[in-house]
Amino acid sequence: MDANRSTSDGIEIKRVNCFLCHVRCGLLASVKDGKVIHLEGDPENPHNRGYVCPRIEQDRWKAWQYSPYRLKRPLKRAGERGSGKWQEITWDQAFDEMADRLAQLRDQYGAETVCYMEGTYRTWSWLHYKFTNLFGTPNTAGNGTICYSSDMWLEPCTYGGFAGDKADWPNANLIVLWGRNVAESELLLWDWVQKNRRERGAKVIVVDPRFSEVARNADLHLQVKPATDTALALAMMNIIIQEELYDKEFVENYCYGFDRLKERAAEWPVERAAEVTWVPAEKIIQAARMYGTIKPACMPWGQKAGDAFGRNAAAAIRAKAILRAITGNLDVVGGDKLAPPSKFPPAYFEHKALPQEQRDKMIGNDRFPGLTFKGWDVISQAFPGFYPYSNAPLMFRAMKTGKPYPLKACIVQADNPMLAFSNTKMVYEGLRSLDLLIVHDYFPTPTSALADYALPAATWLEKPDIAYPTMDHEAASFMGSARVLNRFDGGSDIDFRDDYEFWYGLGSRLGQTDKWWGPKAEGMLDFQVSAMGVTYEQFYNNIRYAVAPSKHQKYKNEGWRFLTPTGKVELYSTVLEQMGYDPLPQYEPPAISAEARPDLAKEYPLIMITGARFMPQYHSEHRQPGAFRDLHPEPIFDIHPATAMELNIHNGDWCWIETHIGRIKQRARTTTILDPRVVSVQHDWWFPEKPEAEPSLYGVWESSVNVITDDDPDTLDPLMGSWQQTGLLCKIYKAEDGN
Ligand SMILES: Nc1nc2c(c(=O)[nH]1)N[C@H]1C(S)=C(S)[C@@H](COP(=O)(O)OP(=O)(O)OC[C@H]3O[C@@H](n4cnc5c(=O)[nH]c(N)nc54)[C@H](O)[C@@H]3O)O[C@H]1N2
Ligand SMILES: Nc1nc2c(c(=O)[nH]1)N[C@H]1C(S)=C(S)[C@@H](COP(=O)(O)OP(=O)(O)OC[C@H]3O[C@@H](n4cnc5c(=O)[nH]c(N)nc54)[C@H](O)[C@@H]3O)O[C@H]1N2
Ligand code: SF4
Ligand SMILES: [Mo]
Repeated sequence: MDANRSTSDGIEIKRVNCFLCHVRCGLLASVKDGKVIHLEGDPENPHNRGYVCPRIEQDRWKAWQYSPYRLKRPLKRAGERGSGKWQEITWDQAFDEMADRLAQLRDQYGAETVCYMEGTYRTWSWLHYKFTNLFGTPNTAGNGTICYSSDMWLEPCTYGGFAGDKADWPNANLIVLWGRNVAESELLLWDWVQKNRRERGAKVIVVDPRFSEVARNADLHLQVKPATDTALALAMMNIIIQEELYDKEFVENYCYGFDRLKERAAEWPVERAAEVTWVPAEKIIQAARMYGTIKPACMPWGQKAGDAFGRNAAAAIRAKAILRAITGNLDVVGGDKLAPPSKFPPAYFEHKALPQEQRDKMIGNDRFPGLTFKGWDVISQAFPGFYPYSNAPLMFRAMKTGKPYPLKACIVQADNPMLAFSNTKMVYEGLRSLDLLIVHDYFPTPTSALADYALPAATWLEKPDIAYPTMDHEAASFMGSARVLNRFDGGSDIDFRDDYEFWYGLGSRLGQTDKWWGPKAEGMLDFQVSAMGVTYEQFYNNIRYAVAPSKHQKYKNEGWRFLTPTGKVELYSTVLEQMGYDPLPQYEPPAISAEARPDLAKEYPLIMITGARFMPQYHSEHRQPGAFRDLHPEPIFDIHPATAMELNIHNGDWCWIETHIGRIKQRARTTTILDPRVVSVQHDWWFPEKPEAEPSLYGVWESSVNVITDDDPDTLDPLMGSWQQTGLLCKIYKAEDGN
């Protein structure tokens, strides 16, 4: 049976998976004359069952897919770097030249001089490892460092698997949204929460310094002081232990180090935590009692519940993992399921192809071992899907200074470092020092403006795919997604290459041909489903969705061992102990805070959150004029009316937001959703309608919050190397001319 349908008026219906966010809703695409004319939710898709969010509603996606701003042909720099002067070339010329240059640099400086950078999960994010490992460089960095990857390391370290993105939202009786605002960040999940509340009466606790949309719909909102959550978690742990609300059977049989955990938690009486976190003691007690007694409860991962805390990131993530375990919510129906080891065959990553001597050169290995190959060696037994990362702040410094060795080339795919990473000036100086910068993206960006080659990529409508939704409440599910638009067939006049073709184009010119799956992405997709005994085509047509239903309480099986050194859930981590880190979570004020830097706080008295998500923009995407930008045209920061009044700022005023690093301008929105001492500043603003050439770089210096965030290595989490994005310090004043 063919999965595609045709209607009488010559419209073909194909199935495709949206990739405007990680949720990956199943859609039905109406295709006429090679062009997609409409998208809607696929009611048969078991994941979203017809749901779509406002990005797809009213066909708003069209303004993005068919945007006149897209990169159309491969571009080669034709003037000074950043001058906005380009020459159109063919893909063959681009591949030939880039491969030659990469080979030359490898000969001159060693393979480690070439690095790679990725953003969040937007594509076949694992593919580049095959290229970099075979090429011989250990240096790949990514935003995963402050998004998810630390959790993917610390959770396996605690219980041998990753549960944070396998929360069982539909079956939980209590959902704890900690630093997570799915009403703006992952809308299908918000739909699940609301449905659960309506139909099953689930309770919701929200931990957020803002009275966010999810907080407004919660049973309990803890309005925490930014980046103090570890103290909150320790106090909740203490109450749960003191009041004996923990799961005694689970702790006794399956956990290691409870007594030492108990001692550590006892350092956090509720009054102490109340003072540090600003959350009233009664509310902390109420939250602990709810989480200790309402079963089952899930506590999904949240980017602002650890990853964004800088120095205190690892401790926060560990504390939440421990809470899941001692309350008996780990791997139960309605709780946080323990993900099984990754299904990808090792051939995918080729990690073994990289000689030890090269791995040892990975930037960050010595100083922030967690996410590097050093940490990968520790954790990959338990969690083979883990991604090793070099440390990005150290990489930008290496580009600039040549220390510890020269980094001369960087390949950027599905990432916009000039917006995404902290301290844009450092990123800029790093990228500007390179001999070769290659950027593969849908659109020109402030990063591609600095490139030697800016190359057009295929969107998810322009490539075939097997979609793996994150935050999937089943153990693992994936679905086939059609290529709906082809280059030059009437639907598109863009000479794009998809991300697979990109790597194949480079790899095949550098002696890697037989390691890839032929020139087309379909070859790779065939390989991915080969274990099921089908081709990709057969999978798409006949199987469509593969859902591996979860198995629960696997630890009850005969002979089960949690994949940790003790075989138990390590409340007290023997891994961290061996690596010379605190085996138990402890709260320490973030490196940039009034407590750690009273000198800074005098000048910069307000506490700053950055990057709280808002619709419909996705990080630095969707700033191009069109339907998405129309919904949210300008950069906005939130400030309490009382604070605004004191500063003589009115709703809508353009203001300077200044830190010890620099200043940017955004428009004020006065609102009581946050504490008068806190402001919330949107991230990733740039202006594609402004000039590309330096010094503008599409207005990147004007309003992007990472122009004023810090990435000083001394402020990072000492194990994970992640940088601080919330709880920062700033001051605010009205822009002289009010606009
Ligand atoms: N201050 C502050 N900074 C933050 C955050 C914060 O909260 N505060 N959040 C951080 C987090 S969690 C993350 S994950 C990062 C995100 O950082 P990035 O992922 O770098 O985000 P974007 O800036 O959207 O860059 C993605 C680029 O990839 C392109 N792209 C999208 N899909 C594809 C594709 O399939 N193929 C190719 N070749 N290109 C594609 C887009 O057009 C876009 O230019 O930002 C981080 N930065
Ligand atoms: N619209 C949109 N959706 C997105 C993205 C996007 O850029 N735009 N990015 C995607 C990506 S890569 C990611 S990682 C996810 C992240 O999605 P979420 O985890 O939902 O991330 P945020 O919206 O950054 O933060 C969630 C909430 O944490 C609060 N918060 C800020 N500081 C703190 C703190 O110190 N402690 C606590 N407890 N809460 C705090 C914020 O006020 C916010 O309401 O979103 C994804 N979805
Ligand atoms: S929730 Fe995400 S995957 Fe679903 S329709 Fe919206 S953007 Fe697409
Ligand atoms: Mo992220």
